[in-house]
Amino acid sequence: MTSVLVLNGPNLNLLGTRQPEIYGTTTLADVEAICADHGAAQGFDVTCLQSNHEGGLVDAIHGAKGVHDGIVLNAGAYTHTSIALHDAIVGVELPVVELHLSNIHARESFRHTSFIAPVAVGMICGFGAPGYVLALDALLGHLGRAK
Ligand code: CA2
Repeated sequence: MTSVLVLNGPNLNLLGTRQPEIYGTTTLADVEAICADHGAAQGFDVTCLQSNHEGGLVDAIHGAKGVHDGIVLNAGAYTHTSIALHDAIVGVELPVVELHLSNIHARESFRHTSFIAPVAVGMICGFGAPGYVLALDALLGHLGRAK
């Protein structure tokens, strides 16, 4: 069975608790349940992880090699700073769909740069929590395993 890692980065554990005008009211637990339910409905396995630490995210990407077929990654603020995450994605040679709840290009200029984008299959941003389902479907399509 196709297996996907949904990996969330720093501060995303606070989802639904603050800044609802930007990130919505859906909690991280809700997002993870939505992803698991979508996988169950579409016949693929979903594993969800979250870390507030850059090294924890690097370890999760490394750990996905040989276990998962691809990654949906919301790297949070590390999107805009982390060469380590960029290099980890290159290192594991797994397809990554970059995901952001907000439209990072409509926000502060420091959010317009992504170190993930050049090594991702593509990016979904600006659609809130439903974007995770769009990203999962995009990844399954890329893997040639969409129903
Ligand atoms: O839009 C996204 O998904 C982001 O990846 C979210 C990051 C931000 O740094 C990126 O530029 C865009 C921040 C996540 C913080 O989430 C919070 C949620 C509720 C309360 C506080 C933070």
